[in-house]
Amino acid sequence: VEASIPEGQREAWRKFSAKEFTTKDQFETEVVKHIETTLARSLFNCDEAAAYAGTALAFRDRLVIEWNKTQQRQTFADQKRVYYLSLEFLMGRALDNAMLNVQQKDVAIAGLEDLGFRMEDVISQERDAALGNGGLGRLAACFLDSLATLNYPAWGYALRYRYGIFRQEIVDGYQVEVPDYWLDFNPWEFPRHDVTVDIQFYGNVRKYMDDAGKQMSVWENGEIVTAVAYDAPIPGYGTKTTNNLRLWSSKASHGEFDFTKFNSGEYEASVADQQRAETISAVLYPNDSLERGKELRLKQQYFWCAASLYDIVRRFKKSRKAWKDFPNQVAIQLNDTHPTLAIPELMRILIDNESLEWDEAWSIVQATFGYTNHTVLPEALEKWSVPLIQHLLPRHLQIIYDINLQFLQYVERNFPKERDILGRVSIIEESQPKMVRMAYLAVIGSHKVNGVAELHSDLIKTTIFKDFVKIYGPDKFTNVTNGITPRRWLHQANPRLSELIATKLGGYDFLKDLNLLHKLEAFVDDKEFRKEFQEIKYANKVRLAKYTKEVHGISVNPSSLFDIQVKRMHEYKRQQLNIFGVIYRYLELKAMSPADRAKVQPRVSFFGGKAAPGYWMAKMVIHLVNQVGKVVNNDKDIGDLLKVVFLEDYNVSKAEMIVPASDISEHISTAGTEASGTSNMKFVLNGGLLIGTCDGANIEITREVGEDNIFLFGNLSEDVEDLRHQHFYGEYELEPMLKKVFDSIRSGTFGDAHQFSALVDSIVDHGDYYLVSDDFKSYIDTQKLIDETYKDQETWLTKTITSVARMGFFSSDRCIDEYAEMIWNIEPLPPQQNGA
Ligand code: GP0
Repeated sequence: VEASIPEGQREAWRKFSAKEFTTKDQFETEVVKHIETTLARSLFNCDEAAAYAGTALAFRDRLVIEWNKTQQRQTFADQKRVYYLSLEFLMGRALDNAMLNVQQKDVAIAGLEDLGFRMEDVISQERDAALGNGGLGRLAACFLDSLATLNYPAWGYALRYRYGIFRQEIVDGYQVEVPDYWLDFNPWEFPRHDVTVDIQFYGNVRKYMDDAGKQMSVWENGEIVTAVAYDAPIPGYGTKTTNNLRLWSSKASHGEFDFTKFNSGEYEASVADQQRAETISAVLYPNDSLERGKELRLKQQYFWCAASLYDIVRRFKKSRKAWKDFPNQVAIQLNDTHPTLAIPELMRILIDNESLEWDEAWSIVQATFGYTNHTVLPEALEKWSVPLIQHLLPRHLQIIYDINLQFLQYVERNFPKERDILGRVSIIEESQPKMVRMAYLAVIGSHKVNGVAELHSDLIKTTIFKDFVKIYGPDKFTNVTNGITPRRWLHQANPRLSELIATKLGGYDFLKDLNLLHKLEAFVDDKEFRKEFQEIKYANKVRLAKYTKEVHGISVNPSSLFDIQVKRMHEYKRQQLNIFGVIYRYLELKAMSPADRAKVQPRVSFFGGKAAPGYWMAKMVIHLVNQVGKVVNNDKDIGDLLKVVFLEDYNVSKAEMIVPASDISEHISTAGTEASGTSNMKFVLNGGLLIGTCDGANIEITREVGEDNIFLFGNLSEDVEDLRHQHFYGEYELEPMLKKVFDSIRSGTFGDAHQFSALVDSIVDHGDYYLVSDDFKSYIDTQKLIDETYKDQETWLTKTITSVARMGFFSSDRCIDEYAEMIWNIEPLPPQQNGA
């Protein structure tokens, strides 16, 4: 390609092509240039926002240079790529990550100081890119970091929501949702107005004979909406590989901007069309682990799948390979069932547009897709009504029926004696209206299905996908235990700890090979190291205490035990168990003599997390936490012995401050309900211990850090079903300790009891589905053990250091290597040393 350009031109290009800054002076030159010219500001009106913008633009330039080279290198190499389809990428802030990954933060700190700014203040000017709800979206973000760091050719595909997850405000103790318009200034995205795809909705299917006399189908006469690509660079750590995250934005198609309306004076109507098209990518649905079946959500899913597949197919076609090679060039991972429509869409492209035979197309599709399941909760399993799909995507519905027919015939041939199996495994649920079971379609259309922690991957094989294990054999199902990126969740969130580890291990290699942490065990008795480790934890607690005072007006003592539960508010995650435990503690303290109180370990209970706007019960728990805080924090008898804080608007950037400040964090879901959990990993990696149930990745964390270094409690997942059964038949008694808590709520201690009656009743009268009562005593006992253990600070410190040293397994790098090897069959493409 290059050879076709005259040497003179090439030389000029080389001479003038953008260079990366490496020194402080060069960095400042870039920053000032951007502030003066890109932003049209000057020394006299350069505030922190402008300093942020200038710094971000300087680093953006750096990323772009490597990003272009990476894309070129990957195009020339033309090896297999992975495409990670996720409706959510919870990226958080980009600047700090960019500075650390390209290893130029020190230069920037010094440069900004010259210009009169503190790095911390500059960093905090950035708004979070909050295009996700919780764990699932943050996992996708960690995966992008690992894919780039490990030099895998990989793309992320998602939607460019104008509004990310809402901002949470607490008003009078209640959650209020405020829209998050985050795009005012986003230097990290590049609009690609030349990369567009027209996406069709509605319309009809017409059958016809092609020239060879073959029966063909074509989908036509629909409404067209245009997808425009916006790209964001994803830098790896300590590598020049910079991958791409492509976000699609919707706008009215040119053909649609109806000039006839315009000319006939219906200007407003044609603007309205424009706005209607734009609503497709307008807002992220704020539900976590719950599907609501809204038509606009289905439109989002198809819009994104179709645009991404068009893009992927277009890239494949450039290599002029045969269709049978498609799975050798392309791996597509479905992050949950949200992108399942990609399966019938690829079938439609291959059959209707490319004229492949069904069987050939189907084997390509199956070999291309992998599907990750994130939950067994029934309310989270996606189903779409047949009439809705028929209306919106008529051709896809036909294809889904055809896939189902082929599949059921296969099952019938292989299991002729099993009468009921066909009804159970059919993609179509015979309800009123009929429903399409997306998880079944995803299983059938993929070559591998994985869960996200060992227990969870076992559970999917014995519950929701049991029949499919029988049909396909067990090898189709596998486990990839989740991980987290040590770059953001150690190096960025806890720079002092990262530095301390680096001095002991002789460098930062552990950030790329987290198993090296095991060498820290040699220092567990090293006095100097222990002291510094402890000081860092204390400093992180001081920072959170300061924030708590400034933002919430609550004074907390950093010497208290910091107990933290931050995650989406959900009954299965059981924040209610936590707050009932807090109330129990409060009642005990109140009943004590002053002399006994003096012996108690002081504690601060932090809560944080958003409730889905329509999740009434979760909102009630937020309210209860705030009410309890109001009473406890102002009780003179209690003082520092107990404080309760609800941290407003929990998000990724706040997590970076909160996680390093914990002594104990809570991961207390009803056994069998939390697929993995990923914050559990973040807390331990930052020198905090866990209180948790035998659920999700808690089990594997226990295996790694050792039973002595974690506080487990509660019933096991294999007993949950029986317990629920007993509840249903009224064969159980409310735990007396919990009854005391309820009595105090009912007596109005925390305000009008009426407001919390539904929460109490769900446990007392309505079966206690999440087994709060069954686990309550064990929870309280374990909290007491924690108080006792914490009193011996030396033992505590040994546990925390030992645990950090044993967390290597939970790097998302390990996780991505497993996907690459077991599911995607892709190889890394490291940049060459000469930078080519
Ligand atoms: C699972 F089904 N998860 C869902 C969902 O809709 N949203 C979501 O965030 C989470 C799981 O709850 C998890 O256990 C898991 O670690 C995460 O997906 C990533 O696999 C919570 O952290």
